[in-house]
Amino acid sequence: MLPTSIPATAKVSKVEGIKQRSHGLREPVATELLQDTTHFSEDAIQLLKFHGSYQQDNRDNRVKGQEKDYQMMLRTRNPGGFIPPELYLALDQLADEYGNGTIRATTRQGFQLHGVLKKNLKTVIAAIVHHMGSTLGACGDLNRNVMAPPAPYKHRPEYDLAWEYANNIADLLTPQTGAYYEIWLDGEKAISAEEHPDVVAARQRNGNRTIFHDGEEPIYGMQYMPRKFKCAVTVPGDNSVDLFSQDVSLVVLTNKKGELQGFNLYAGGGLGRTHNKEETFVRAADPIGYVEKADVYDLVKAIVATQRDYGDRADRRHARMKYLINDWGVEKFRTKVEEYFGKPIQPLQPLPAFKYLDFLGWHEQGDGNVFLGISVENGRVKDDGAFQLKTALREIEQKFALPMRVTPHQNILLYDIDPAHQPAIQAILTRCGIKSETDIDTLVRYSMACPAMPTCGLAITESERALPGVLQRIRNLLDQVGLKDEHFVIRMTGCPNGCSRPYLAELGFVGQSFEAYQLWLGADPHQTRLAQVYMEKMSIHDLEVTLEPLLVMFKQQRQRHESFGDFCHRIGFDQLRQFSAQYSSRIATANGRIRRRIGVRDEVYTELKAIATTQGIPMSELATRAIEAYVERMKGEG
Ligand code: SRM
Ligand code: SF4
Repeated sequence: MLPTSIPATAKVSKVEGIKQRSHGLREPVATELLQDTTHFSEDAIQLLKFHGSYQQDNRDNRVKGQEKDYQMMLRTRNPGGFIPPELYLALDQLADEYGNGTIRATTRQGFQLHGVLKKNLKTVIAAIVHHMGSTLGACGDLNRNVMAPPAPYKHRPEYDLAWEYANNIADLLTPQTGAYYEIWLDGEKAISAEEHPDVVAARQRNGNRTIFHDGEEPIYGMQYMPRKFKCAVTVPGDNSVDLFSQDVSLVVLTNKKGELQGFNLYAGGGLGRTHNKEETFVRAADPIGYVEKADVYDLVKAIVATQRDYGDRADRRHARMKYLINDWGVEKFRTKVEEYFGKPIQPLQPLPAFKYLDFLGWHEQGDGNVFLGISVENGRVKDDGAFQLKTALREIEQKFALPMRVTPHQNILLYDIDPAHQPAIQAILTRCGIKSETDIDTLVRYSMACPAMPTCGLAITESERALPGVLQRIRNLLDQVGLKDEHFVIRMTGCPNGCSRPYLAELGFVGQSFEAYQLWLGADPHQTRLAQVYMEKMSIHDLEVTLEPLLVMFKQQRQRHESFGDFCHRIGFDQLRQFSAQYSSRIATANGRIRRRIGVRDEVYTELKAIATTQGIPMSELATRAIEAYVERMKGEG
């Protein structure tokens, strides 16, 4: 039998030791929670993640020599984005009473509260659990929130099945330790929905050493996973969950009568990377095969066991399952999973092309009721001047008690709405300044940014606070180059970890250094192909000068209905860079910047052209920057 912990002789990362010593995720969290301090120790911080909380500090308030402004972030675990009305109202109140007054919809369909003080953490977690919510397993080295398309189509059984299996897989992989209830609820077991009997049976069934018989965690073992683990369940043709970015994606397959037959399986996606470390990379999930419905839990357990037993526990930068699949190759991975599974995985079933769907606006849901998708810019539910989204949602939930789904694009969907209530709900939204999906700029509609500053400890640049201004500048530029009404998928992050999935955007900004971003281009509008890095470092001040030539070339050379991402992919970066290098800005001139001619020697011209081509910026801009730098240095010396 496999051991419940990895051998003491194995070289492991620090976090492995913390998990091993934690006594099932209990200590030192339980002890430190009782202490009258502003923050937790490093060991407790690592364990708190499993309980759904991160220790952060407000980086806007950092003062040299003073203690940081410590605060906790809390993240909900709600498969398929489901939030019952009583939970939403509780979160709304908790955000005001204990948080920073906002609620944030995440890219994995959860909600986050920011700004909770350590002394209030227990009260807030207990309140979430008492209102039908949970934060257990929202973060940490285990299965994260399981995603599913948020659409509540009652006449399309595959959508309902995606919800059901997202829920069941989440239950199957929920940590079994009693630590959560002991610490946050003084041992009181929460009233939660009954687990499906198939899930309970699968957790106990030891198909080929997939489970441990001693210890509290049959599937994970007491070391849990080597790293975070992410799953999604979707339906054919619906890529609202960004399925190629997940460790495991299942696609529901039904027969003509809408009865479940089985699932197509994809595995090995992941987006986290580190700048200047080539050994870390983004990876799209590979197709693995097909599994009958009766075997799906055993297959999920087999994949978890493979990553659990063979994933890298020494180097956390190499610990995600994508590296295991990459190092082994898909064939070896499939064979190893089959050993735990006990039978061959069948070939993939044919599927239609995947499309990105956002479900915004009012729609029939197929049973006489309607649903409403509301665009939430970068997921931030707040009241801000005339824009009163937080007030609007609270009022709607208080009056109509509607079930809610957080979408994978940081939006909110309300459903099971009696059509008779539609006018009243629309009136609340209009009164509170909430624009409909057709009134917001399409660039905003199809964009996402991660939180970054001031809460994220890993942020290098701004993201959520910067993106609105950046989108406005891109909109102005599009108008100026004659691409009015054009839109494409834009995503921004404050560091290379990829939380808003920028590597699957047609235009991705990835925080690089102060006020500078890597530029990623060439993904398709439906997120089925990864982008590539086009520019290592672009000062945000050079946004227009960098994008203008690309957009002009796109306008001149695009094919009919070709999107910006597809165009960049077809043309190739060499051509984009060459065009950019030779391009002379029309916008800058039109905006009143006078351009003067200066002659340079032939060899300087050749070198300048080569550098401009590599960097993908106009030669005139490069020459200006070089001269500016020289003049500055001269001034300094003089
Ligand atoms: Fe993330 C770490 C926010 C989705 C990859 N992520 C973080 C932390 C907790 C920073 C930290 O470790 O201290 C961020 C908290 C910021 C804050 O102030 O709230 C953070 N991640 C988020 C959210 C809130 C972004 C958002 O705009 O919504 C998303 C929460 C989802 C949820 O409800 O569970 C979020 N993070 C993602 C995604 C997208 C996804 O899962 O679909 C990714 C890329 C996909 C992937 O995992 O490969 C992602 N986050 C990371 C990574 C890099 C992981 C890696 O494999 O290297 C980190 C850093 C780490 O784990 O070491 C990270
Ligand atoms: Fe923080 Fe980086 Fe994730 Fe943005 S991408 S939330 S900066 S970890």
